[in-house]
Amino acid sequence: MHELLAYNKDMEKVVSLTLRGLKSLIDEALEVALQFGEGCPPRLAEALRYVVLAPGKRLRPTLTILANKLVGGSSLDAIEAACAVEMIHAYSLVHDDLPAMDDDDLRRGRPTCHKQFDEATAILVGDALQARAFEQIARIRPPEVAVACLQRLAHAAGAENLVGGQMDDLIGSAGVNSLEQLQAIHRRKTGAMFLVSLELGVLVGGGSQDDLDRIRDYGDNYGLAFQITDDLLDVAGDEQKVGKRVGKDSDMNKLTYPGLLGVEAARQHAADAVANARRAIECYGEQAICLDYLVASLLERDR
Ligand code: GRG
Repeated sequence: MHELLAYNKDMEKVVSLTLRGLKSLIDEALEVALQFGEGCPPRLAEALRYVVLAPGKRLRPTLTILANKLVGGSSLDAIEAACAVEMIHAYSLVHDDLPAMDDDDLRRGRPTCHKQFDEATAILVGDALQARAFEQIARIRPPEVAVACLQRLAHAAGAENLVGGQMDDLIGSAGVNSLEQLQAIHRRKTGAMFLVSLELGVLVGGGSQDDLDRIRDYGDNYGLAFQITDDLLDVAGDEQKVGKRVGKDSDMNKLTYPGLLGVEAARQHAADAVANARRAIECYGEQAICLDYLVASLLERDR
């Protein structure tokens, strides 16, 4: 399946064990990071745990830790940054699911936060997660690295990226009819959080400008391949596996990659992005094996 790094069964086993181990580490760290002191109402604490500890793939924090390892870090060095990116992501899902936005009932195979609790709680969960994410970043040492990470994450999560991309997606979908316009929305709405997840790993690990440039190239292509395969899952995915309603994009007349290019050309576009991402980190050889595997696996996504 993978053309650049050739995988044999043993390598696949090592990679999948490593990725499983990282996911457990991230889940444990999130549990700890979600312990709130006096002042946090029990219902809010329960909703925060419900949302963040739900069975997500933890892709963004995994990318943070892998990028950090690529430049010489160890798994725990980037754990605060990893928790922070997952918290921002979880908040964005909770708000995206609200009736005022995508109005979804199912997320990660469970009732969405506003269905399980109520709308006000879901809004407050998002607010609290965003604040907690920046508390995590403030713990990074040395402080200069914390400030650099804070600046990058705030920019990626803000009006020019995540929030702006979401706004354009909500109001602008009807007028979008070119590949460039579609990419401009997704680069901000989906791509920016993948990119910053990787960048924070490199910043915490003290990587060079060349490392940053390569990881950005990988991240841009990873984000693109992720979005195309996400659109393809909406066309042909199994709702049980995906953990959210499928077929929604076409019901809402949203412009998507398969909608614009056709399914086969969209698949090819995703395959090209995956090959570009793999080439961007090729020079690290087996040190980049997990990053290579993660992006190559996007072409076989079923959730
Ligand atoms: C509300 C500011 C704000 C932004 C919302 C996250 C988002 C932006 C919209 C979600 C809608 C959507 C389906 C976007 C496509 C890409 C995406 C973010 C999918 C969900 O990410 P996964 O698959 O989810 O990594 P898990 O649950 O595995 O973490």
